[in-house]
Amino acid sequence: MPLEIYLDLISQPCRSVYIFAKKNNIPFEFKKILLFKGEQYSEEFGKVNYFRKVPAIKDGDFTLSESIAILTYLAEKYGTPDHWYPADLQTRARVHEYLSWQHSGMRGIAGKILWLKLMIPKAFEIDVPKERMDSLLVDLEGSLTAFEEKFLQDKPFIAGQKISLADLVAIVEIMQPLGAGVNVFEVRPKLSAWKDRVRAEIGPALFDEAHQMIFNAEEMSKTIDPSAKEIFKPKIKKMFL
Ligand SMILES: N[C@@H](CCC(=O)N[C@@H](CS)C(=O)NCC(=O)O)C(=O)O
Repeated sequence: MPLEIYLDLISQPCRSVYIFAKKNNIPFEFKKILLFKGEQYSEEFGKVNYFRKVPAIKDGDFTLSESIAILTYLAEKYGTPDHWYPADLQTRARVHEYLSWQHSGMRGIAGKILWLKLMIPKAFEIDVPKERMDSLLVDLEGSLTAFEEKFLQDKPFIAGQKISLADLVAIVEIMQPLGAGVNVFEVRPKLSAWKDRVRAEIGPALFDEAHQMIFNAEEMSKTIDPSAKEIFKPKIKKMFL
């Protein structure tokens, strides 16, 4: 049975797993879970991921959730080139340092921009208080500054000279605000040069293909299933407002 990867490419962690598998020629079956159709709540998907979130994988009888766990599992299982998940103790620790920080330090902030600036007001027609958006943008600036000063410094990539899982997990999150028209690269030449290096290493065609939904996020937001909107509304209020 081939490796199954459950994905929706509107999701940042899904893009990291998708890009990693494609880039490393890992054979897999793309199992599409359309989040805005509420497909994650099906009984069948519940057997793959208790938390009903993507990404998730099924490798024979083995199921796994959480993008970081999945990425490191795939790196180890398929023996991908060392730079992705370096064997050197301190270089690997550098990768883990970013992977540990990013959950709250980057994802918890950058990921919300698309919701608060596009999805919630336009697709769900719920008002977002201006102060809420303003304070999120301030937090985003703080995260990006920390990313540049602490994690990137003057190196080409987070772990040094070569791209690693840390850069991959970072880029998919930092691209997410673009979907809401917030171009974080415009005023940050260092960040922008890093993005170009990461895109070149991944391969522009694969990078752009994986981000297609982000480039078309406004159009996509108009296609959300009305029944899924009703499921999401209470969750949205709890999570974001
Ligand atoms: N910590 C998890 C986060 C997974 C996650 O939050 N996935 C979102 C999409 S980005 C999801 O599936 N949400 C569906 C829902 O909450 O209904 C990971 O890194 O894989």
